[in-house]
Amino acid sequence: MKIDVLTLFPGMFAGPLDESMVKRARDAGILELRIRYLRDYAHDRHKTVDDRPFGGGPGMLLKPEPVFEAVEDLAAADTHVVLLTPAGRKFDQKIARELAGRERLLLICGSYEGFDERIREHLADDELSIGDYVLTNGALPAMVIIDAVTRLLPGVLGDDESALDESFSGGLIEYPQYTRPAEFRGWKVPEILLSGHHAEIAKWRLEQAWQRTQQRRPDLISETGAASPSVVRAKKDDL
Ligand code: 4FV
Repeated sequence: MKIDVLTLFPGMFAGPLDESMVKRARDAGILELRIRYLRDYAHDRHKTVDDRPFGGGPGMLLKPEPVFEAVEDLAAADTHVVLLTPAGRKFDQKIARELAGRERLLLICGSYEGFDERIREHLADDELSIGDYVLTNGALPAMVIIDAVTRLLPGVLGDDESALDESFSGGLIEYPQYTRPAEFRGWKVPEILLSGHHAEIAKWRLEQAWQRTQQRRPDLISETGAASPSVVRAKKDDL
């Protein structure tokens, strides 16, 4: 996968994307990531990329010309152009899987008070928000999306790491997990997990994930219509 990022703060990307899985994916050529400086597409003496909003109002907006020139320089026919903005659809694991299925992404980071509307209307294929809060610029949202998408690319997660059995994969949040020691400060690991009964363990885990999701994220159940353990079991029995 190729990902281009258009930003006013290329220095912010040094570090988070040079470690761990994203670094491995880049070194293995699974991910080609290029950070582009928006000012390189502004040609006046001050390399101006922002201006005041028509009709007045606080702050500055990103001008259309440098962004259009950048996208027309960087984007190919199969490039999915994504605007990072609080006004976008809320990024989640389903969207991460969707993006991981694409060949090329161009992530346009917001700055100042936002974008000239013509950028949204005529350039963006998609608008994504990482959450209902206002950040100083779109660099962190870009890094969050790159991280979530990269780990879903074939060959990135080792076979001992699975994207299938984790939070949000079945629409539920993750069941409780334990590792050695089996007893820590008197706190024991649930017997079922030491039993070796894999079918019983799977049933217990599904029940735990369901209960946790009901308690902490009931919205996920209504949203995804995730099946209750009894329904899942019934389905399994029908197989
Ligand atoms: C944001 C978000 C976000 C808004 C003003 C950058 C800032 C400035 N982007 N998810 N939340 N962007 O807060 O994606 O332009």
